[in-house]
Amino acid sequence: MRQILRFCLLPFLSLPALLVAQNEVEPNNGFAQAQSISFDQTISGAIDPTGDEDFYQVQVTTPGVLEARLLNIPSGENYEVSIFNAQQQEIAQQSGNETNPAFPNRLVCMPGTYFVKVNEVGNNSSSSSQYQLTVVFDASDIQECNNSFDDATPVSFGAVISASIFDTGDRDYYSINVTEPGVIEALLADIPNNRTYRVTIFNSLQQAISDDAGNETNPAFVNRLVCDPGLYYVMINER
Ligand SMILES: [Ca+2]
Ligand SMILES: [Ca+2]
Ligand SMILES: [Ca+2]
Ligand SMILES: [Ca+2]
Repeated sequence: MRQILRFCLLPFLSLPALLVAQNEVEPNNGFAQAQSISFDQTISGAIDPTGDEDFYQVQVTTPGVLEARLLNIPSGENYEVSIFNAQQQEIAQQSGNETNPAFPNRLVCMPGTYFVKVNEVGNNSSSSSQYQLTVVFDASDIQECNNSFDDATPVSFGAVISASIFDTGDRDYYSINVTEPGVIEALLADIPNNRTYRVTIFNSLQQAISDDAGNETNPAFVNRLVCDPGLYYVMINER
């Protein structure tokens, strides 16, 4: 019996922000003063005076990947942008400058209020020039909270699964029930430009039994004869 699974990858970038830019509202200097903003809404703000910190909050209603994009960092300044969960614990941080925007991102599986903070690295410099912050949310991979064997998403043979490798370091696990001996095949197509993704099949002991890597022009394809019924796994990650 020939049993095949197909994976198609989704582009993970969301649409550019089309909303009119909005200004920060000071004081926004802590979690309690965090300014409510919407996804895809570009906010202009300034780290001024020295020591200023700008807090924003967003509402997450479904699992997905939260990304904060900090652009237009003033010349000569290093700013950092941090993401916090509803318990106000930092879950991602990245710093950037005029030529390297900061783009921290993080998979979030729990709905709730999340926070984004912008500050100057070291809190010892300031500029009246405005940065631009856009918080985006990508929920296109509806199975996203599948980052371990225990959280593997059950799938069926013949299914076509659309997913993305995002946030940074994302791994997607799927489980499939094998009821009789046969060949498991998995095809990974539509890999984004300039990326190499790997697909790996694991047996019920979670031991890798076959893998292949692919890219935009060469889909990854694995096939493996399995004789023992049981729960098998397929994992996709960036190599
Ligand atoms: Ca400010
Ligand atoms: Ca502030
Ligand atoms: Ca994913
Ligand atoms: Ca995942």
